[in-house]
Amino acid sequence: MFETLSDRLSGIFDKLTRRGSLSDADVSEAMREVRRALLEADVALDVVKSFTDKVRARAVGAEVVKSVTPGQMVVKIVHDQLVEMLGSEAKPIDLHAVAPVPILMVGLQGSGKTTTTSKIARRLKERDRKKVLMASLDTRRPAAMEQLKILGEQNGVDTLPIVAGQSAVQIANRAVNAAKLGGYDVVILDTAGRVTVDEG
Ligand SMILES: Nc1nc2c(ncn2[C@@H]2O[C@H](COP(=O)(O)OP(=O)(O)OP(=O)(O)O)[C@@H](O)[C@H]2O)c(=O)[nH]1
Ligand SMILES: [Mg+2]
Repeated sequence: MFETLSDRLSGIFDKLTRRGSLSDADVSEAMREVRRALLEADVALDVVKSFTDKVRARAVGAEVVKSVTPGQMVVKIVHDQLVEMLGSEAKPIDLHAVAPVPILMVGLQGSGKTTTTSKIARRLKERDRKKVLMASLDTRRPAAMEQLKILGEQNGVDTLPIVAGQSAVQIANRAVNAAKLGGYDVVILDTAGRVTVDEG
C-alpha cells in the first residue's frame, strides 16, 4: 500500500517541483491526487479530508520557506503530516523468545485477521528475513483454511498442510511441532473469531 502511495505522491510532486511558484490551484490539484491516492490505499474518508485540509492550510499559508522550491516544500509538508497522522514511533513486534515464536491472531469475525496474518508474515519474511509458518485454526467457516493457503502461495509464505477433521487445539499443536521441526522462527496462528468468543 505505501509503495503505491509513495509512487503516486512522488508522481504528483514531480509535476509541482518543475514549476516556479505554487498557486492555490496547484495545491488544490495536488490535494485532489493525494486524496485519491489515500482513498485507494484504504484510508477512511474523514481522515483523508482532515489530512488534505491540514496540508492545504500549511502549503498555501506562511510556512513555505523561500530557500526551497514550493514543490519541495509541499513534499515536506505532506511527509510531516503523514508522520503526524501515522505516529513517528514504530513499534516492532517483539520476537525475543525461544523460536518458533507463536503469534495468535484474535479479533472479531471479519475484522481482517487472516489478511493481516499474511501481511505480517510477508513483512517478517521479506524485511526481517524470518522463516515464517502460518496455520489456520478456523474450523468453522468453509474455505477459511484454503483462504490462508492461497494467501500464503500469493505471498511466498509457508502454510501448515490442511488436515481435515482436526480441532483448533490439535491444529495449533501440530503447527508448533511442525514449526519446531522445520526450524521456523515464527508461527502465526490464525483463529476464527467466533470460536474464540463461543468457547471463551
Ligand atoms: N478494505 C479493506 N478490506 C480488508 C482489509 N483487511 C481485510 N479486508 C477484507 O475484509 C474481509 C475480511 O477479512 P479477513 O482477513 O478474512 O477477516 P477475518 O478476521 O480473518 O475474518 P473471519 O476469519 O471470518 O473472522 C475480506 O474481504 C478482506 O479482503 C483492509 O485492510 N482493508
Ligand atoms: Mg479469517
